[in-house]
Amino acid sequence: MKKHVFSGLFFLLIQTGQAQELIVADFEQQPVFTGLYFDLEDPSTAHPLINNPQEPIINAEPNNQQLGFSSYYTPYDDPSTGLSDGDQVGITDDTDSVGAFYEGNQGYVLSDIDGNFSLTFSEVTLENWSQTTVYCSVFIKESTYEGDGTQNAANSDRLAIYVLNPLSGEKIDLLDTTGHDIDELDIEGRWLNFSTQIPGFNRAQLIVEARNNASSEAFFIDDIRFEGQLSVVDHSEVKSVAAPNPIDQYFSLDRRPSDLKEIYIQNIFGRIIWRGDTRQNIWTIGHLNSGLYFLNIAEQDKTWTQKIIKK
Ligand SMILES: [Ca+2]
Ligand SMILES: [Ca+2]
Ligand SMILES: [Ca+2]
Ligand SMILES: [Ca+2]
Repeated sequence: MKKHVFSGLFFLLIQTGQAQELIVADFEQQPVFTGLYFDLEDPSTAHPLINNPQEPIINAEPNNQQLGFSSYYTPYDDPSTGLSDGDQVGITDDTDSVGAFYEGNQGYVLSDIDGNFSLTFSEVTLENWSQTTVYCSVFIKESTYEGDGTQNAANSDRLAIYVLNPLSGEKIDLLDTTGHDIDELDIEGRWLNFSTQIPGFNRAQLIVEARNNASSEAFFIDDIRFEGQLSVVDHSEVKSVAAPNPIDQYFSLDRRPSDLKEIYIQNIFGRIIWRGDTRQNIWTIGHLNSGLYFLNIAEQDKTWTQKIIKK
């Protein structure tokens, strides 16, 4: 069992050399609803799955260092009941099958899909990252699986987990049982840890694809992590530093460049969520949620990136 200490991250400020980066999905943030998830849409059509009141949560928005995730259903070539019959999918704290979750007290389960379930995690922007490694832990419940996963049909069980570069379409597998009977792979009944480096990926998305068709068949997912080094500049060369940091409402720049070209803030997924007026000397970001962000300061042909904390 491992424990992440998130609070430590918030004290990583710009330093010489490199800083550790971390974005995760640990499935601990969402409330747990016991009982089954019922898809109310037509199970013979492909469609996004939505969260239903008082049923297990299957989609979540990203939040600080936590990846969001969204789920999608695709029927067999010859459609079956899908998730309309009520199935154990989504956030769970049920440990009957797994004994304990790999991390914390909750994970994500995919059982009795009677079709295909895709679980897609937030796109991560990795432009300033190097040596990025993606981790995912999986528990395949001990059962009798059938087929080799090559047919889009019942009794052709399959689990695939891969990292997609949405810009190039390149994929790197963490696990793909296609072409094998899961029963014969000796991967059931214990937590498996998969990881891969993703060199050259400026953006990345983790995707889980599952196909199974019995309540005794279940795939559990936990402890997804993107870990890497954030490339930062030598502190002695940094000309501008946000002050104060952490920031409450207002900040200014220590050693403000005279030729400030751009000043903007990205969230940890790389999305630009604030741009400042370069004619000003003081900026307000009181409206931003508390958390970790990247402040980018462009002058001439250089851009400095530094971590800032919004209180
Ligand atoms: Ca967990
Ligand atoms: Ca089902
Ligand atoms: Ca099966
Ligand atoms: Ca088996």
